Amino acid sequence: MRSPALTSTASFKALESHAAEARDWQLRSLFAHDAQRFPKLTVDAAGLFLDYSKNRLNTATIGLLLDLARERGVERQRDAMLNGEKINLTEQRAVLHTALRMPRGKQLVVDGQDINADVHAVLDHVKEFTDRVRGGQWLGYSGKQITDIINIGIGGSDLGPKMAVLALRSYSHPRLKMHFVSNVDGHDMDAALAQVNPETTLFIVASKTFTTAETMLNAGTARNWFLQSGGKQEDLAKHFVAVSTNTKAVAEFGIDTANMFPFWDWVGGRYSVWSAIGLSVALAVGFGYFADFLAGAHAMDEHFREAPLEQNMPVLLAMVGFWNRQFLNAGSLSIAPYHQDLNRFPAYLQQLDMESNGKRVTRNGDAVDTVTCPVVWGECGTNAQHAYFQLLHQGTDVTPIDFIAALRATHDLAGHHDALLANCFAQSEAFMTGKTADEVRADLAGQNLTPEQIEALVPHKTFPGNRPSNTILMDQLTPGALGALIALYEHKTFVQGVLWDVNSFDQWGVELGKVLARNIQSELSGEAQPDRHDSSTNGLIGMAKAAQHI
Ligand code: G6Q
Repeated sequence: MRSPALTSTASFKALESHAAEARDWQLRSLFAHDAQRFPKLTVDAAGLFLDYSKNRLNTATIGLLLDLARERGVERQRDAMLNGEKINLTEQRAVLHTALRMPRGKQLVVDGQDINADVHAVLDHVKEFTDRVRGGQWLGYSGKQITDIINIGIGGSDLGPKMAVLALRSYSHPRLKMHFVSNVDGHDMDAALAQVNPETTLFIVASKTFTTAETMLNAGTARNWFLQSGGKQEDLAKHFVAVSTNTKAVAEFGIDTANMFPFWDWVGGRYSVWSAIGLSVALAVGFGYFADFLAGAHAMDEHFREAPLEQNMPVLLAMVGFWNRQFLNAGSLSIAPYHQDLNRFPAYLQQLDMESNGKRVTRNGDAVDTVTCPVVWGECGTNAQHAYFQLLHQGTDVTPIDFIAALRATHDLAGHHDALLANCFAQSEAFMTGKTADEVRADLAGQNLTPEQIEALVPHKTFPGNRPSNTILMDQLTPGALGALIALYEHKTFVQGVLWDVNSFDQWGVELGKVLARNIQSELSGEAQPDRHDSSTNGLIGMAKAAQHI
């Protein structure tokens, strides 16, 4: 059934009228006039805490936003996704990353197949394999234990595992050093190979399709390097394993399919860290912690499925983001983890959000009649404060920020964690309150300046404030908390996709990239001078060809 255009719905119109007033609201006075604002606009779920009170909205706004969520069918579509309906219409696929983190025995039948049993059979294989590598029973060709693991994959087959391995650094095996090679740029592989010994290195070739050009080139290079550095053809099985849905291509590459970890077409690349694509995570932290990671995500799934919309954390996060994007014109969302181990989390969210909802047509192919996904970007605090926070405080655009922090550290270095949290809370407060001209004057009063000097400085030192942010807290960055955090954002992305009525689960823009380079690559290696393109492209190709002969 065709959904009506977003702007034609009654609840969207109600929000538009409400927004006309709310645009002038000042966060300072919203807080000043409601002592209960913090308890009213915060929520707990699956070990996470979300404070969305520092946004330009009130409980009436939330009520109207939730009316829209209901009118757009968020609950119905959530259930359709969780029950395995083929909601990825352009690829005719179910979307079941949530099934990857279901406990054993929770039956879910899709196309006549009990996928829970399939998922747990692969998890059993992951456990058996990771126990052997970590325990030192899996040996390289010269009888030595594995010391280095290189995951070769790109996009969804790289960003999730790399982010999670870094995030769970404190839980990692001391002998195993993890490396990630994704870029077709040989400098990436070169840097990794320079650090490892073929006798003690395990390669994971991670590719859903096992046809992605970058990954296949990198995997071939790794195999050649291994064979040229002492390894023999018959040793490959001890040093190369695969994660894929394509058994035939894995066998053709020369990997023993006994060492292949399968997954399924109903797992989207950017939602695949929970599948065997997470093998590097399980190797780093061990199967027990990997299971905790899955359990944390499952707890968020259950919350998303069960909690009323008023207390549903992913729904609320989505609705607040939608409000900022749609009615406050926020073209981007900045992610600020105040946790160094979440260093790659903004990059991970970039793919999750922008590849899912960076769309301009509805599921039926009509043009979307509003803006869709904002640009997502960010860096860890406090580093970000010493760089681009200037623009966030005093630039001309209003950029909402998600602050993410753990109340307790996973290290025991004295003094650092209080300093970190103090910065995190001080920033969200400053974005909210800003600093008025009178406050600046008062600050400058005791500094031996003339009245003229003070007035000249006032506009520069004034902060508009009223800049929205969320704060997400967890107790500690444990495997379970990380799982819940990722699942929170996955479901937030899903809900926003439903509001805009886009297919959040295809990625035709990415597929385009997979074919575009092929033609030019053959021109780069051929004899003929390029003449098939515009003058710029021809010129650039010509320069690269000339450089090859130097
Ligand atoms: C993710 C995208 C994309 C994909 C990569 C790698 O949702 O589809 O990032 O994960 O292109 O694809 P393969 O795993 O098939 O190599």
